[in-house]
Amino acid sequence: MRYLTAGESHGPQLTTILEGFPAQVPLAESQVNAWLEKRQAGYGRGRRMQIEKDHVEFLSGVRAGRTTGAPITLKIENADHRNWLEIMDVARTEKDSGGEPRKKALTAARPGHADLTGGIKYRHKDLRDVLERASARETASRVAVGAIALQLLEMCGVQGANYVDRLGGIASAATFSWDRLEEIEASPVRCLDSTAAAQMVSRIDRAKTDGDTLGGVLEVRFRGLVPGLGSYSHWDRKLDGRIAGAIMATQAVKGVEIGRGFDNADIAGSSVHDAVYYRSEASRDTGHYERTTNGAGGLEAGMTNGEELIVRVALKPIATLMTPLPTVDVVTHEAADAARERSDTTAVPAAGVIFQCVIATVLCEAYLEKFGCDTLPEILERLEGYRDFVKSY
Ligand code: EPS
Repeated sequence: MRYLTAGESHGPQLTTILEGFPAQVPLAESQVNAWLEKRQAGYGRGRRMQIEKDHVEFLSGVRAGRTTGAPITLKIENADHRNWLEIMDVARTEKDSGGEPRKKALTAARPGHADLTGGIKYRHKDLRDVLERASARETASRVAVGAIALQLLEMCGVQGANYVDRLGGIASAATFSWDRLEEIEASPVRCLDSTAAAQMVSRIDRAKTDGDTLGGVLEVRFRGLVPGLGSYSHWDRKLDGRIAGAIMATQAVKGVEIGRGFDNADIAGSSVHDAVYYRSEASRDTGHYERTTNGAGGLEAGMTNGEELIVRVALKPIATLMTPLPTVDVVTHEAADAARERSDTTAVPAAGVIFQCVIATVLCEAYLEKFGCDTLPEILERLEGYRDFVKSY
């Protein structure tokens, strides 16, 4: 399975082609739309979220409410495009030929954004040519693909969750539980600790007043994964590397941790590794084998081990600051205040939704590698056979 995304933040639409997804998977646009809606939510988002009401249109690969096995083309329109027709026009105009900057040209590169290096790399002086594609709007495409992946995972008995652990330096003291998914959805910042959530909301308000932005730490979990997805046998098949790579390739991510990741570096091996016990009753995921701890976060040697997958992600604050940092104008080479562009104060709550979808896509690929990729019934049949084998091992 593979996919390509295309489209600018203020262009007519985002287009995605997902290829290699199996046939016979029940799929409705409304299932993808539910995830697109979650991606737009969360306290701290900006005005763009009021303009857009993201929804997907399947242009190929889906018929009569199920996938056909053909490439799935996903279209998400940018409602805001109508306000950017002249700015985003694909044709060269008289003004362009005369060297006059287009409306909304951006030349004061924003520190932390793609602007300056992207401009050097692709020889742009209007840095809008860079930011339009570097924008996190592209994550709508990845969420749409992830929503489809989640549908297959659900058929395979896999469930996911995402929530905020830290935002703007405020830490949640809550313990995650699968019984509390509704509370996450009800929280304006997707945080299970209501006291911390209230503090996060005021912290966001303060940052907004200051013209500043905030980052945070997200946690994503999956349960119901069979052991043996991914492989220890070669570096590019290791699932931890593939998950970390996909997460790091998402806008604003600066760190990924699996299980107790960084904390494990400071303690002895005897306190790090999860002891294995044999129990008489077999579980669906790990057979007769049981670990009573999960410091590994569900991954050992590049493979799922049947325990819960736990991934933590550090997101930097968004690079567009309304109280801007010093920078340089790439046309005049004079000192300037970094460009101000409509943006969010924080996208941390939405980021968890995005990461759950990004990881789901990698997990879906791993299921297809292990259980085949033509049709859902074949996958489910092989999965059941494998589950029986795990129980007998
Ligand atoms: C975003 C769309 C963007 C920003 C934000 C996220 O829309 P606009 O630029 O029109 O306001 O709100 O993008 C960034 C913060 C960024 O740095 O690119 C979205 O759909 O997620």
